[in-house]
Amino acid sequence: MYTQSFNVPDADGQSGAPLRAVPHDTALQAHFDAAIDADGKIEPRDWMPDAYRKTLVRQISQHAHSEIVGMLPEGNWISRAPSLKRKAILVAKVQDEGGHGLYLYSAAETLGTSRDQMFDALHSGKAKYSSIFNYPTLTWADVGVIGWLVDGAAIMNQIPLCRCSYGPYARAMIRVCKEESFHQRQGYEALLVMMQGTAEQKAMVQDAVNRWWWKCLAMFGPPDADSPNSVQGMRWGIKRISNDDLRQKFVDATVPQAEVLGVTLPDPDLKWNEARGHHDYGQIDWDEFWAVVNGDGPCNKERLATRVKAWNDGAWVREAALAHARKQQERAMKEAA
Ligand code: FAQ
Repeated sequence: MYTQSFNVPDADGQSGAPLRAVPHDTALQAHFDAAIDADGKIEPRDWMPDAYRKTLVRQISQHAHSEIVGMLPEGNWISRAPSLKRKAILVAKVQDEGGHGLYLYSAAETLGTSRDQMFDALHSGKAKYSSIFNYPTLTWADVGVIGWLVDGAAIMNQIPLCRCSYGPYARAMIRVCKEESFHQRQGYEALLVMMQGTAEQKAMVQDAVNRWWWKCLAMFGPPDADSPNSVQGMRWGIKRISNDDLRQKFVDATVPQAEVLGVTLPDPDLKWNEARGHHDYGQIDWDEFWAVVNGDGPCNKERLATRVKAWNDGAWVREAALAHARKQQERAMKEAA
């Protein structure tokens, strides 16, 4: 659906890349600003400032990489799921994450960046992906907690992206959010079952919650005051709700869910603040966050190595698919001649 935009005329009237070569023009800029001010959508064929395009490619490609690398921590448990039912659910969830990555790469391609460029950036370690996927999944309870908390945080962040000013990203997010909602529920339900089990199973859930809670709060990105991209991202209608506001919404939504589940959240400062109408919470370890983002988390090297190996092992599939497409094209041309 997104690739249609590659067939529109570019600045020279040639069919090909989006309109990136158009020189800066105040009338075009004014048209773009008016669309943003009116809360309209920007589409691939529309003129857009270079900085808007770059910001979108940065965010959408990072998001795509997160979905693809995000398959790995849970993928580790597919062969060890405790029942056929749990295995079927987990396989479906991990496949969904792969699908999300593919929609997002397609959305980024409409901005004139090729999939090969994005893969190169990921495989060479240049590109970022979400900090959360650089932590290990030690027990089966981690799979439930990833569904409940990691997907829960992802939904909180992604629902506002359904209203992003860039059309292809906003539309991709609608389906992604529906699927993430199933992911969150399956995780929570798996934990509810474990919390009705043995003392050992309950302890396993509590231990997983203790290990993942703070990492999930950090997923929303640095505090607003330290977030270099936020002001412009909000001005352009790419981001609709700030990092801190989304984090607060996540805390407020999760506290009652933890009570129903029967687990405690590992924060002695977590308490309801009547005056603010929100929960107060403790300090996030931002030094740890930046270390992980900059490549020094417990699993960064392992995740990247697994990803690169999968890419290399799949080379023969890509080559075979290309050879098949070439043959089909040659046959079609012969028949047409
Ligand atoms: N990890 O100025 P800001 C998922 C970087 S999908 C790593 O605030 P921005 C589904 C940021 O890129 C999870 N880096 O940046 C799933 C920037 O660096 P740059 C991914 C982070 O863009 C579930 C710098 O810090 N979701 O979980 C992180 O305005 C289960 C300064 O930050 C998305 O990508 C981080 N956590 O706001 C899959 C959603 N946070 O690029 C499998 C789309 C910040 O300047 C299993 N992205 N950084 O070098 C966004 O909404 C935004 O990009 C934010 C960051 C909110 C992540």
